[in-house]
This record gives sequence, C-alpha cells and structure tokens, in this order.
Amino acid sequence: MKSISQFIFLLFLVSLFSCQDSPKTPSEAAPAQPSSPNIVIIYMDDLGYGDLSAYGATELSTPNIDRLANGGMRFTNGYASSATCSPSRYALLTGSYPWRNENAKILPGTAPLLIDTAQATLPTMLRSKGYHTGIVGKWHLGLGDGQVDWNSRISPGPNEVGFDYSYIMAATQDRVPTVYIKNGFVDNLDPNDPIKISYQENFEGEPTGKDNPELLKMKWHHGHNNSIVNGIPRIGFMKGGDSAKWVDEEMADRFLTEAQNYVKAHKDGPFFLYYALQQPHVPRTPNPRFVGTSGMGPRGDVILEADWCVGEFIKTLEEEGLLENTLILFSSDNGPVLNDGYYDDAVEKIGDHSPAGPLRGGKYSLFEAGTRVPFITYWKGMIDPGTSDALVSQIDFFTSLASLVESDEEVGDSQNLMETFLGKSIEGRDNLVIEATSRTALRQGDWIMIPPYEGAPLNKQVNIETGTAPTYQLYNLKTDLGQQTNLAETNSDKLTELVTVFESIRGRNYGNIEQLELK
Ligand code: NG6
Ligand code: CA
Repeated sequence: MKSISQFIFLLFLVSLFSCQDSPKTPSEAAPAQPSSPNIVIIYMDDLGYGDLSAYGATELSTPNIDRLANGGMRFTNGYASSATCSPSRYALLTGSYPWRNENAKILPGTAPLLIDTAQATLPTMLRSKGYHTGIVGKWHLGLGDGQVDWNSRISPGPNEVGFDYSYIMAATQDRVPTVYIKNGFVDNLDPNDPIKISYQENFEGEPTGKDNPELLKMKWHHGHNNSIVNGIPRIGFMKGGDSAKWVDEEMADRFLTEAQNYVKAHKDGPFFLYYALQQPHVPRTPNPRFVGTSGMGPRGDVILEADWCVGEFIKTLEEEGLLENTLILFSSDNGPVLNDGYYDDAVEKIGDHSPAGPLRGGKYSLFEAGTRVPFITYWKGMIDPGTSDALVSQIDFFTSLASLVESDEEVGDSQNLMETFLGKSIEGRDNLVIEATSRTALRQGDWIMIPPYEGAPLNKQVNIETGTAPTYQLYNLKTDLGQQTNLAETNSDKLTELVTVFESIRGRNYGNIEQLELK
C-alpha cells in the first residue's frame, strides 16, 4: 500500500512539474531538428517578385509554388546577388559577392569556368559532411579552360567544383551549345557528327537567324540572330551534334525527370540537389500541354509549366517519404523581363499582370525589381508557416547551410541566417550590396543608396529602367517601396551613413562618377 501511495504522489509531482514547465505533451513538442536533412535549391530563371500568386499575382495562379510559400517562410526582402544570371549563380554557390570576381558577368556558352576549382562551394562543403551532391538544369558558370572540345570530356565544370552528378545546359536556352551535358559529356552525341561552337563567326553553309528568316518559328527582336536550332535563332554559332540537340518544348520535362530520378537514386541520403529550372527565360517554349493555359502568351505559360514541375517534384519527395527530411530553398536568379530578345507576345499579352509586383525596374536593373525576388524556405514539420521581412540574400545560403550541417566552413560575405531561414528568428542582415551589370548599390535597414553612375536611365532594348543616374539616389523602402522619391538631398545624414558603409565594403573605386565628401 505504501508503495502505491508513493507512486501516486510521484505521479502527482511529475504532472505538476510538467504542467508548469511545458504546456505541450511530448507528442506536441517540436521534433528534434536533424543535422543532415536533404537540401534542395529550386532556382528559377528570371522569375519576378510579382510572378507568383503567393507574392500577390492575381492574373496568374501558381498553386504548387504557393504551397511552399504558404507552408513555409515567405520572405519579402529576399535578394539574388545580381540582376543577371551568372553573377547570381556564382554568389549562390560560393557565398562570395560576384563583384569580387571581375569575370562574373553574363557569360557566353564558350566561357571558361568562373569558379576556381580550389574555391569552397556549397557542394564541396556539403560533400565534406557526407552529402551526395547533384545539379540538374541551367549552369551558366562557364566550362573548361576557354578551349573546349565539345566532343570529349568537358572539364573543369560542375563535377570539378563539388557536384557528384551533373545534368546541365551549359549556358542559357538562347545560347549555343543547345545540348544537355551529363557529367561532362554531351548527352546523345553521335561521334560521326561532331559539335563545333563559335561565338565569333558562323560555320560555312550554316543558316542564321539574320539571313534566313524563312526558317524561323520564333522571330528575334534584338540579338539572337546567329545559328538556328529547332526554328529558334540563338546567340552563337553551332555546327553538328544533331542527335544531341535538345527539343525546347521538352526541356521542362527532361529536367524534371532528371531531378526526380536523382532524388529516387539518392533517397537514402543525405543529398543536396540544385534544381535549376530554365523558365521563364527566353526563348519561352512551353510544352504543348501548357500552350495557352495562362492567357498571357508563352511567358505566362512557362511560369505555369514551371509551377507544375515544382508540384511534380514535391510529389516525388512525398512519395519517397522524404518531405519531412528535406529543406527546400526556392528563389530566382534575377528579376523579370518581358521582351528579352524575341517576339513572343510577352509585352502584348501582359494585361494587368505585374511581373515585378510593386517594385521598380526589372532584370538588369539596380532598382529593386532587379534583385528582389521570390524567396521561400520550406521544411515540412520543421518550419512553421509565416512571412518574414528580414533582409536575406542567396549569398547567405553557404554559411547558413554550413551551420545546419555543423560544418565550420564560412565565407566572409555569407552570413549565418539559418535561424531566420527556419523561421525561428526575425533577424536578417544589417546590409547587403546588390549588383546589376557591374554597378553596385547598398541596402541597409529600410534604405537603399545607389551611387552616381554613367549610363542611360533606360535600357531601351528591354524597356527597363537601369536605376542609373548621375547623382546619388536614396530611397526609404519602408515608406516608398516603388522608389519614387529620391531623398539623397533632403536626408544627407542618411546618405552619408550609407555611403560610408558602402565604401567600407566596396572601396572608393567602383566605377562611380562622383564622390561624396565624407565628413
Ligand atoms: C543577354 C541576352 C538576353 C539573355 C541575357 C542573359 C541579348 C541581346 N540579350 O545578353 O536575351 O540571354 O543575356 O540572361 O543577347 S541571364 O538571365 O542568363 O542573365
Ligand atoms: Ca536569369
């Protein structure tokens, strides 16, 4: 009897303490965070801040990406490092500001590898912690040493900077070579029909977009008038490799299947997959299943196609039982553009859709829409759904993921924001340098400062404001998200503060045309 009453008393004590200390029963408590979850980066090409319904689009519906946004953290101040592709991708993989590397500009298909093979990268860091690493999709970071023979192993490339598996397009969908490259070898290449590539001159007898308009199914508007592949004129000249040429309309399915197969093959994990979709970059070539689905022409159609791909990809994670053990990071390499060199109705059929949302500018621009992009973190059961206004950048993936996997590697420009990405903190960066076509600006707190630069205020080819002005620009993004009121003259203290910080990061010699006399 005595022992029973002691037991009941003990039970009473236990329940008393557990009630006081924690209102949760053990089953309600948050599961422990595994230190080696699978990691997937889903990266879009030219998707704008306003292109998803989760980010306010009303004329387009993107239910699958919305599922990530609404079931994870949706960042409203998330940035790509640059307003163009190669520099952003360089920063994403290395954690280094792209302006530290003078070659980090939009690269031709024949450019040498931009990343030093001795440099730390996301995949090398994760590999050192036991991850299998893969990339599927757009690369655009250069290949080889500048003298590539496309008919033998192309190296160095993704496999030499940390990826165990790669299935890529070399540059962009509008640039030659228009072939897939698997672990350094052109996929499906017939050795009797070797590939030759040049960005200088055409190969004898080959038609071009410029001289053979009768062969085109898509017309070029500016640039894009060299070799013709599948009726689409490209940037650069290509001869041979017929059996290896991609079919543009099948590209989305091709990359999706590759990404799904990668997941299935490595489901015992941990794995890191960089799934870099090609949409909605030009040429916009939706699969026939998606033609006409948006009512906005090919640009809208390929956004819906990409949304479907993301949905199918997530389904695979789910079917493999991996969704609770996979951290998904979703973003875009730069802001939106409508006419990026082809006549494809993007301008004509835009209707009430605003690809940049409330932001000013677009791709190539130092204004917000150049670099502020959809930015989502999703981890089923681990990230509570929410919206965060913290200032975050893709450059922070490196050090943040290093902390997640308990690696002590870090890169100076990349900050550990893991708690913020997991929705456990609202702290972001204090400041961030953004870049557009080799010009840079500083975001700090609610403010952005753009130094004076030479150059036209409007990029007439694409009809996008560059953000360039001959005087300093200073905007308060909290009260003036659309950057309409330049406060540089009226708030000289704030201007001085930002210029001082900017120059402490960037130095005094960054291509500006005027220098503020700092107090
Ligand atoms: C530009 C192309 C543009 C696009 C861009 C790269 C011309 C006139 N324009 O040079 O169409 O390919 O490069 O885009 O050729 S990015 O998203 O990969 O940076
Ligand atoms: Ca891009």
